[in-house]
This record gives sequence, C-alpha cells and structure tokens, in this order.
Amino acid sequence: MYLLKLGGSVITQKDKMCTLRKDVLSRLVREIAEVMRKDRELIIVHGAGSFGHLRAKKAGVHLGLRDLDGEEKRIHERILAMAHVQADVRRLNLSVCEQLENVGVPCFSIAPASVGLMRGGRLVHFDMEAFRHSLGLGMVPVSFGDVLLDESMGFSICSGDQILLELAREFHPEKVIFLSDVDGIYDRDPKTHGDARLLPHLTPSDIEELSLSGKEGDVTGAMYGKMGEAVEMAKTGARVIFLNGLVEGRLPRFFEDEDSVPHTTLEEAR
Ligand code: ATP
Ligand code: IP8
Repeated sequence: MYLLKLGGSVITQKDKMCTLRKDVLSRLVREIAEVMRKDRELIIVHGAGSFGHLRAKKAGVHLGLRDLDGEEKRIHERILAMAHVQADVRRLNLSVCEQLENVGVPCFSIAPASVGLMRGGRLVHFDMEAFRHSLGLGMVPVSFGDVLLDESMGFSICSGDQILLELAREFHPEKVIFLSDVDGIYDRDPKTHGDARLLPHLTPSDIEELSLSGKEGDVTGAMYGKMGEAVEMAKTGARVIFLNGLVEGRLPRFFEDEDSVPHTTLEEAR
C-alpha cells in the first residue's frame, strides 16, 4: 500500500487564485495510471494550493470563530468564507478525480469534512470506512485538505498532510510519497537559497536542524507544518519520500529504480 500526496504547489499555481496547472495534472495522472498497472494499492490525498490557502488566509478561516469579539456581521462573513473555501477545494477535487477517471483510474472521492471532526485544529475523529470499502472494490480513494467542523473553534482547516498521518496510522503503508515543486528536503529553502543542499536521507531527529520556512506562512504551516506530520508518519514505520512532481517521469522512474531520481527519504532508522 502506498499513500501519495499531490502537493498544492504541483497541481495549482499557488499564488494565483483557484488556478489549476492542467498540463501538470494531466501528465501526473498518466504517470499514476502507469504506476498502478502493477496492481499497487494506492490512496491519493491532494493539497488545496490556490483553491484553499489564499481565501482562507485573507478571511481568517484558519482561526475558525476566534478573534471575532462576538460581532454578528464578522461571524457571518467568516462562516461564509469558510463555505466558500469548502466549495473551492471540492471543485479542485472534482478536477483531480475527472482527470484520473479520464486515464482509467477508478477513484472514490472522500471529503474529509464529511468523515472527520476536529478540536483545536487537530483531528479527533476520522472515519476510515469509506477508504476501506473503496479500496476493497479496487478503487483509489482520493481525499484532500479541507475545512472541517471543530468542537472548540467552530471550524478549522485540516491539511492534506494531517489526513495522510491518520491514513498512515490506519493502513501502515510501505511508503508515503509527497510530490512538491522541489526535488526533496534541503537544509534550507531552495527557492530563496541558491546554495541549499538536497538531503537524501533523514531521520526524525535530523528535522530540528533544518531551516523550514512556513511556520507563519500558509494556513497549514507550509513546509514546517508538513515536516511535523511527516515525522509522525515515519514513526508508524512508513518510509516517507519527497519527490519533485513538476519534473516529468520522476514518479514512475522512482518506482523502477529509486536511486535514479533525486529525492529525500525520511525514515525512523537508517
Ligand atoms: P500543500 O500543502 O498546499 O499541498 P505542497 O505540499 O505542495 O503544498 P508546500 O507547503 O508549498 O508544499 O511546501 C513546498 C515548498 O516548501 C517548496 O516550494 C519550498 O520552497 C518550501 N521549503 C521551505 N523550506 C524548505 C526546505 N528546507 N526544503 C525543501 N523545501 C522547502
Ligand atoms: O494544502 C489545506 O490543505 P493543504 C486545506 O494540504 C485548505 O495544506 C482548505 C486550505
């Protein structure tokens, strides 16, 4: 069993509101179909990219009903923005599923908001039945970063990465593969540091040494948030792999011969 994260930085243009990278997505789904031909069991989770983060951040959707001083108008606006973000990520999910179906991958869309509940921004309930049953039919469950009801904040944002962690704990995949717009994990952000070094192998204890931007960045903590979840995935026994999804062929080549493509492996022990 494999878990695959299609990063928001890969399938969308992250700085342009609700902009799908159609060409990248249609190439990636063909590559996924190729990988699936070997009867591999797969669950896909995708990020929200510009279908989630931009509006959520602007309207404070990640704060739920906090910081509104009981003002009715502001409460109403925040709830409306939440509904809007939810509709946008569903539109993105529909595009991903349509593309997968076009290449013959039978996918089963699972909206986290319908099967999960949060408290203080962390999942406290996530029903796995739909994942289990659709896998049983030979389908590929496709889930995504979403806005969920939250027992303490009203609602909050659940990253695709947090969902992957729940799935890793439940299904004990051999590998969790993250596709993003860079070759793997570097000692510092490669987009802002030309001399950043790609780190081929990491263990959870190495993570504290890294410079990971995003703690204050997007509404789910960008790379900083992602590595926190990834470390917990590694602790379930999975090998967590970071690959560049913008480069054609990296995903299928990784399955054929891991050493032939640049990547980072994070695992509990070397
Ligand atoms: P989403 O969570 O929306 O699905 P994603 O999974 O595609 O997005 P991002 O949260 O955008 O991933 O994180 C990828 C970005 O993290 C890269 O574009 C890179 O610029 C940035 N980054 C920051 N620090 C590092 C680092 N040390 N190593 C690698 N990338 C880093
Ligand atoms: O892109 C974020 O999920 P992510 C979900 O996986 C929303 O971090 C709604 C912004």
